[in-house]
Amino acid sequence: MVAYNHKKIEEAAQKKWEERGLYHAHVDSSHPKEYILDMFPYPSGAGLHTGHVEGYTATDIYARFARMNGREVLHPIGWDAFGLPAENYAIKTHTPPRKSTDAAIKNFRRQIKALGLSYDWSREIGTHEPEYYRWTQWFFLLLYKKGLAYRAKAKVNWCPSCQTVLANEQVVEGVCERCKTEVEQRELEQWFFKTTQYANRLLTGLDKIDWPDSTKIAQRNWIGKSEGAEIEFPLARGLGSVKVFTTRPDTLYGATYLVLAPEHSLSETLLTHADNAREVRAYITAALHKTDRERNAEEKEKTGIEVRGVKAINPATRKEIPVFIADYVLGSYGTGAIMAVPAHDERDWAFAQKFSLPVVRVIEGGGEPYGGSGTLMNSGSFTGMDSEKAKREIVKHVGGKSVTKYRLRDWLISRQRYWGAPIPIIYCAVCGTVPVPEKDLPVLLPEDVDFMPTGESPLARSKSFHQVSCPRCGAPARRESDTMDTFVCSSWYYYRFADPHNDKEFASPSAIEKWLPVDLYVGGAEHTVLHLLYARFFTKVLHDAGIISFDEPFIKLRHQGLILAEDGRKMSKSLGNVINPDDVVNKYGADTLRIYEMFMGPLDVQKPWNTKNITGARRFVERVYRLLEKRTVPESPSFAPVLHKTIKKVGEDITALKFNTAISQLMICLNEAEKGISENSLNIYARLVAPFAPHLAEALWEELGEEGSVHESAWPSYDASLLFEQVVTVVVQINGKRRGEVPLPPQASEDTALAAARALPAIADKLSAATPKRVIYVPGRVINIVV
Ligand code: ANZ
Ligand code: ZN
Repeated sequence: MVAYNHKKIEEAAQKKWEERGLYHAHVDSSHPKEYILDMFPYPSGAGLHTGHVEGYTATDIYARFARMNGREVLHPIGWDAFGLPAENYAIKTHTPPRKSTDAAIKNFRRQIKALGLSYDWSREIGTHEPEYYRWTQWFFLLLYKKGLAYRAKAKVNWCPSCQTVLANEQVVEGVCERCKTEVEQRELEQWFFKTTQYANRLLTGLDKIDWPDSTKIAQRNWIGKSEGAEIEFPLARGLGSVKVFTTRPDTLYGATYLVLAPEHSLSETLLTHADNAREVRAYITAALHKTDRERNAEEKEKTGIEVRGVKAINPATRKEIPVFIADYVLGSYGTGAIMAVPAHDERDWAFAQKFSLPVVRVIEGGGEPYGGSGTLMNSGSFTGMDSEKAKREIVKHVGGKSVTKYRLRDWLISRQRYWGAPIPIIYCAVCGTVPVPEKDLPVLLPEDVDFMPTGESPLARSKSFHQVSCPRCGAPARRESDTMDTFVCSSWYYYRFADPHNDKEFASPSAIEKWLPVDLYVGGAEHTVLHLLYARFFTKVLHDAGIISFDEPFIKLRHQGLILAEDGRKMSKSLGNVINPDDVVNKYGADTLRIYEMFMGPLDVQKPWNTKNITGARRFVERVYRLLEKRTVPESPSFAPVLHKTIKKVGEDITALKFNTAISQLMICLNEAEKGISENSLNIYARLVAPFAPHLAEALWEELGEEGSVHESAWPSYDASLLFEQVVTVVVQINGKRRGEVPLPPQASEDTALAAARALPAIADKLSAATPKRVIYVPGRVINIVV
């Protein structure tokens, strides 16, 4: 036989699939649906990386297996095409973002097709196409109508390098998630989506979905629910009062001072009464210039200043206590003010040590400070009570209020950048803020602007873009010139795949009903509190608007692990250790790359690349192909148990997304098959290999003379009686006379035993094609064929 020619085999198979339209999802199918989705890629100029191949191969195997099991599968792909890299590239090279993005998409499409991924290409979408972002703008208007989109002046994150504001979720440990530049705070008027309105449901919804625990925990922590109380501390001399938020009202008797955040609205009033107003003002000014990261650093020594001449009164002890301003208290959380309990809180303890403030212990036990619960002491009439039980009573005693707070902030969606979907809003001197009427959508992104960033949106410099007349009164008006965060575009794309060419709705109710929610979603773990939170928010908004019946978009989620470079480091252009999938496909073929990546280890773990092991995957592919030469009649009876065990194990492993162990089993089976395999068994084996190495399986299918495509065939079923690996010797008799023996599983059926017996040359000679008159079969012992 000629050498395995992957180029020829893979091209032929891909052509055949395309001609047959094999991977189209049919809306009118009566088969149960399965929506299997990849996180759609950002089409970067660098092309596909090995991590894309990993996730996409995993879902492709899953999708092919689902089709073979009679599912109507929706498996689409598209492009998350707006975003900063294309714009930055444009600034550097003067190539319009539209042009560089479309070129990158073309390259991605070619690479993805070369991998033999079974996407329904008739549903391809790009978020930068007016037909798509028209609906992104429609979603903005929907949120606006529901009171969930609002414009407000607020202290926001500003990336000085990207020249735009960022959402809280895009600031990671104080730096811009994209460019790693330290983020500054600026007071700006911006558009927000009210994610906080859904804080609790974003939390409770996690309980009903099948997601990795680590991702659920990350979302829970991000939302950050805290049950506590708000308690008023009156100020002496009738200066008003300060409201604090505490999760530990049980420690109220131990509150020995009060701390306000530098940005607290009361600071100004207090200043006018302070004996040291100048110093306090200097402290506030300095603190407001710090980044959140500088303020929150755990290791940093606490700073603060007492507001001399101003005192608060602890409402429980009635004692006067000092008031401080310190930057370890954040303006944006709780009430922006705390009661400090140095005996029981780590931060307050450190602060009290530094400023020699009194420490009053109110709970027994533990060291200093003691953060746990226990029996109350020094707590007036509550002394002796259990601290947990006393919480409510103490709140009641001082007229406080039980409250729940969340760390989650509203989502800031304005961006002062060019390459995004324009915000569909018009400002009129007469009518104020006017939403663009739905019939005027899309608000087209002008393609002829100078997109150099200046801190203001490039769109603001296009007269034709922003000089408009008010849709309400006709007076000259100004169009909003910011664009939307690209995470808005990706918050709803999985709906568009259900009905990608609809020009009346973002998707028809029947298409949504048919395909959604997504059954399996696979993508990187870096989106745990970004895309995955925003998409859940959008889905809840749609649900409450009565547009959909479910309120979680992704029933089952899995992350693929990071693929490291051969040297164990992260792949990066600057280190020169990036593996280009194109090179592997050219040299070894897509099937080899697919098998290699799936065999590297469990899907969700991090694993280093190993070029040597690719040849192992290639050898596997070649050996499977050469099984065509190993066809024998009959095959050894000991092969059936191995084959049937393989059917069972591979099916179970694919369902559990354990592709590496499925491939191990295929290899075990291959070792046995090489000793001789019947045509029928090879047909089964080709079907088992089909999800993993789809081109190879197609070639086998054709060589076996089968009609159609192997990918239209059914997943084989296994004979449970054949699963037992243990074999016993069964004596074969003809008319009661011993003629030989066969190894069989003890539970082998009569048919199997007869087939095995017939396979013995001595029996085959005697029986030829004759039908026995009678068969007496005692499993595990003897089969007597009466002729
Ligand atoms: C008194 C106290 C005593 C507190 C004690 C803790 C332990 P979580 O769980 O994260 O919600 N706090 C409240 N608002 C704050 C702000 N704006 N900036 C910094 N810290 C703030 O934390 C709630 C606790 O964090 C609150 O309970 C408050 O300190 C502090 F033994 O009040 B506690
Ligand atoms: Zn940045």
